[in-house]
Amino acid sequence: MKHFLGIGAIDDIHSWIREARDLKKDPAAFYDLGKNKTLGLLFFNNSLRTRMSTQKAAFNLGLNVLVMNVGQDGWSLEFEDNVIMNGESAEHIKEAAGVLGQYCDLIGVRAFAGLEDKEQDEKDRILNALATYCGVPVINMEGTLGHPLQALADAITIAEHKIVERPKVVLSWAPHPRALPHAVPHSFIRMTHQIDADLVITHPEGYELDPRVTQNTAIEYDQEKALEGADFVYVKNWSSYTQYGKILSQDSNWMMTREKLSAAYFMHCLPLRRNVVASGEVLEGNRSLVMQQANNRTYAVQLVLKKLLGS
Ligand code: SN0
Repeated sequence: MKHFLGIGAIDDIHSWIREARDLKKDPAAFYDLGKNKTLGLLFFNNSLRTRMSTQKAAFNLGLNVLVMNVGQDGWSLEFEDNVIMNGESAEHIKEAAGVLGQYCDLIGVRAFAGLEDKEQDEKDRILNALATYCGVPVINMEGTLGHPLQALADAITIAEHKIVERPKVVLSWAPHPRALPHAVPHSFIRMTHQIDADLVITHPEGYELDPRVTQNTAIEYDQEKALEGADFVYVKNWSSYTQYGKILSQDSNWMMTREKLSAAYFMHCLPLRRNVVASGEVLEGNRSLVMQQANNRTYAVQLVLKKLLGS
């Protein structure tokens, strides 16, 4: 594996889950692997879990870590080729990436979708330009197309809690006051296609995700029907994909409640707007796996770092 840019980098999800669970049992087992190596973390957007879990995983591997809020503190970057840079952008991504590669042995980057221009977003240009020009392995810490570290942590969490070989997993859209990206649901779907699970997606009409990702996954517009017999319910808001980045519904009937959840496990990547996306009761209830998911973020990224260091 050269980079970890998406779920496609996972060659065998079952062995990855096993290896991550082994790391969880003995997090310092490979403490010498990162000795005298440096991981750079670049944030173009906010973060709590990704930033802390990735640093923690890096420390478990003996890595040094450099963190920069590039969106806030860096020079504004140019991405186009053959431009006359007499406008706002001070530095071309080619130099910025090349320079970062001089200081870092691995680079993680977070750069959310802008949700205005689909064609532009689908290029995932910050992530891909870095991977092309920095000369060292790059890790996707949520790009415009995916959030594979979250999905890997979710796969570990499902494996730890499933009691049937092939659980029913429901991805349920929830209302939200802001337009959110598709990265989390898209990676979750891609990941779920690789584990032993029956996936059903439920959302109001108009919230259909990228058909290249959903493929032949069942879509049920009736949330109650979709939730019948669910073992895991993954709740997430996303903005419309077809009417790109638009909020088409704020219908609070789609919020996850204890009644709807029934006996299923509740999952969410966090941060979560209480009593909008899910009730406080659900979030804090004994079927909630949000803390386990957050904890598994460490071992998901630690496995990715370990694999990149070893290759
Ligand atoms: C991001 C998203 O992709 O949905 C990151 C999730 C890991 N979530 C948000 O930006 C939430 C922002 C908010 O205002 O609630």
